[in-house]
Amino acid sequence: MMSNFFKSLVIATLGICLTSWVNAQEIKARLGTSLPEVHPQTMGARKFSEIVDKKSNGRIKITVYSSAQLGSDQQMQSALRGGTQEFTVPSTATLANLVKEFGVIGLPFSFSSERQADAVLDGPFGQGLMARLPERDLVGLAFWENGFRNFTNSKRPIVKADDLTGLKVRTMQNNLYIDLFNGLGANAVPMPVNELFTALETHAVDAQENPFTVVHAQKFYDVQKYLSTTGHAYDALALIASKKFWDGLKPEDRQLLLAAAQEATLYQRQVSRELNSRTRSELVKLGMQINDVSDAERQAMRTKLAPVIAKHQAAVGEETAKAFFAAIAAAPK
Ligand code: EAX
Repeated sequence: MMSNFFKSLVIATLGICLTSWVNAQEIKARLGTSLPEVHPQTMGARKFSEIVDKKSNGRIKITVYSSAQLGSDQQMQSALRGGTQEFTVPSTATLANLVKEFGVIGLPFSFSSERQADAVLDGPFGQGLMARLPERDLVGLAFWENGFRNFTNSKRPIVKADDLTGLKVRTMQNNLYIDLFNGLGANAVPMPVNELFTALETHAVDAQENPFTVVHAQKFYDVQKYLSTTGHAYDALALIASKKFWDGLKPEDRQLLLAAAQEATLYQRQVSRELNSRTRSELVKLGMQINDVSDAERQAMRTKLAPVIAKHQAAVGEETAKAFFAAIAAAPK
């Protein structure tokens, strides 16, 4: 018969083994992006995965799948909600289909600089948006940058608002963007970004709008001649997790992931800004004709869009819109 001492020793040893087994339990997760490896969306995702790997001593493995290999922004959001994928980092414009308040970020001509966007999104206003995600089975980790969006097309330089008339433009799958371009006299055709190159190549659409980095990474310069710096909206990405996955994590692992997300954010924004200026000159070398749209013309576009802006302020909720503009006014320019 085992002595009592021996029994407790066995039990204690088993306990220690079990605890360290649980501690050492590997976590495997997938992070999907919609853009290619060379775009800051995927570069940020890779950095996040690397930091998590290092912080967890290789225990938490996040595999990154770029270029919509796991589906479009919208499809990946559904997969996160269902718990069949763990992370993604969509444009907040597509996230707005689940949580309408995110749509406020895309209200045209709202932000004047990236620095201002950082202050609004990292501050109480942005955190308030993130706090709405769990109701939709998602958890927000950080805002990343897509950047100011510019208009490209295969027909003519856009110098003034009227130049958009009649152009078929691909937009994101978001009602604000659809109304925005219809409001400027173009014909909006919503579709996921991974279908866009072919749509431009086959002239199913004449135009699209995205930051320089996306135009470069997706090789739109091969199928679009003119880029006009409309800068009509600032677009943020949101690094989000599946709530089903998140709820199953230990608090220490959630902390680790949140800290890694913060660290990756600094890198992602920096690389996005660097590439945004570098890709502009690259695009010229690659044959695009770039024209700067004057502030007066951008103001004219804004005036033309007044009814669209009013409609979408109401759609996201007047309270949210008011808080958004107050946060912008309080942020550095
Ligand atoms: O998620 O769909 C778009 O145009 C976005 O800029 C891009 O895919 C980032």
